[in-house]
Amino acid sequence: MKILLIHPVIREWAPPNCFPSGLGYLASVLLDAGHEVDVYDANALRPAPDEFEDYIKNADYDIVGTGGIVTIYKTLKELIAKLKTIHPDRPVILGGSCATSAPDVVMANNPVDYLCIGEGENTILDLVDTLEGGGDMSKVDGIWRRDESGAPVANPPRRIIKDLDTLPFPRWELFPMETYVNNPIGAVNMNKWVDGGAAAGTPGSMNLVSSRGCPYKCIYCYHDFMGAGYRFRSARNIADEIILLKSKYDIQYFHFTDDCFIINKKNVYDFCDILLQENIDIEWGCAGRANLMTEEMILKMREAGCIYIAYGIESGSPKILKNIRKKVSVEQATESILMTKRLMGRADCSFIAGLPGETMETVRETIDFCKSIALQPEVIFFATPYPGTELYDIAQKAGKIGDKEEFLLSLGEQGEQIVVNFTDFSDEELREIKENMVLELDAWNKVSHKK
Ligand code: B12
Ligand code: SF4
Repeated sequence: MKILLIHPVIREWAPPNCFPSGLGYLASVLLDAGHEVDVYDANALRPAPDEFEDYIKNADYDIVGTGGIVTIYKTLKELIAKLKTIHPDRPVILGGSCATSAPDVVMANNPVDYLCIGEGENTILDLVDTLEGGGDMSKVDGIWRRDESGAPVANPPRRIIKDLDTLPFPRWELFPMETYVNNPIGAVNMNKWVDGGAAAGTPGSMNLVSSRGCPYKCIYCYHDFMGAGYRFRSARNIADEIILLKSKYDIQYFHFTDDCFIINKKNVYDFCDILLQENIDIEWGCAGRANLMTEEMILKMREAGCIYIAYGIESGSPKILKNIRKKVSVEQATESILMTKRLMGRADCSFIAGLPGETMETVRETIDFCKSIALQPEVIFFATPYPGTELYDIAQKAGKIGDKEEFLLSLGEQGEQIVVNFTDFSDEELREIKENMVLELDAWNKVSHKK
């Protein structure tokens, strides 16, 4: 079958810098199974609306797949409408965290045919094969579909892929790689919160992912998106991907977009050992976790080329950390940040203002915490209840979410707007509080992008 994969625009204000790994994997498994795949990377190409429409009109495909984060729901909604208007008979399948976290809303409000819930590699293969063979769609695990009357039906969930090493590498060559390599990501993107622009001489960079899932259960995070259970690729498999990417695209900086890179300590050490033993000369960065970091691990990572570790600290208040089930104490956060700053030069830390239980006292605790360790936060978000999180359930139970689709449409750019207020402050007060935190702590990101 001929499958068209569309990568929609995300973060319009910034140059495209994050390779869509998920679509890359889907392209790989489909091609390996003998299907034809075309990719239209609207995020990398940023086409004018009529250009995009012309492409769709002329595209030769049997089924089209697209997807993304729930914050781009509006973009996806418009795209689905366009696809179905131009080619009403060609099935549209939507995947990613938008489809997975709000399947009922997506199906009820859009003429989409199928949703892929969670990991997509095995599901899309099964779905395409079943469509091609005229088989029974109720037997395809991991999708939402429609019955004869058009009503949405959820099929049973698909089993997670236990051994991630069995997956092929993403099919990079189908994407405009020059765009992704030359627009910096992670440590080498100093403007990432402003306009994402690259400074002259910025080395080629690229993102990749070494694990899926997370064993923690922070209430503001959509941790079960890729299915419950943490899985990681072997150190050898990750290093092989890096070696290949480096030789193909001359990349010097690699950025792991894993939720947390250091969960399996042995794998981290094995990965560093391979880089060192094989003289793989790269720089790289990842997200850490303050309760898991040790001085020995930072030293090892640094020796192997790691130049950047990011931490989601969220708050300096023990009460808030408990409320959000962070499983990190203020003492652990202090220790890890100080260690990382001392050994790596900087620690990239993000915070969330307005979490449940936030008061003037907890805000002051966060400010004092940062000041006590001379920490300039990277960014301070507003607490935002993304669907699929416990925070969303809390907001819903408290009657703070009315019409579910309107809520998705109101989701602003990356926690820069208040969409639900969990505190006793007025919106105006909360905005001012965050603004003051940003100023008093000289947070790196001072910009608020429009919706
Ligand atoms: C990289 C990343 C980003 C990138 C964007 C990448 C992109 N091109 O879309 C950037 C940095 C821009 C980003 C920003 C944000 N992100 Co983000 N991000 C991630 C992260 C860490 C990794 C995604 C990834 O590459 N995964 C690896 C690949 C292999 O998986 P995948 O892309 O999901 O694809 C698989 C499946 O989803 C599925 N699939 C995907 N697409 C399709 C399409 C079809 C047709 C099919 C069949 C299947 C399918 O199959 C793929 C293969 O298995 C995830 C966390 C995570 N664990 O996934 C969060 C995550 C997606 N982000 C999240 C959030 C909240 C945000 C922000 C709001 C955070 C913030 N405060 O700034 C912003 C929003 C920005 C915006 N303007 O909209 C949430 C989404 C919650 C939700 N309900 O949707 C997640 C889940 C984090 C979390 N644990 O809560 N993010
Ligand atoms: S915030 Fe990080 S540690 Fe917490 S559940 Fe999400 S991915 Fe896991």
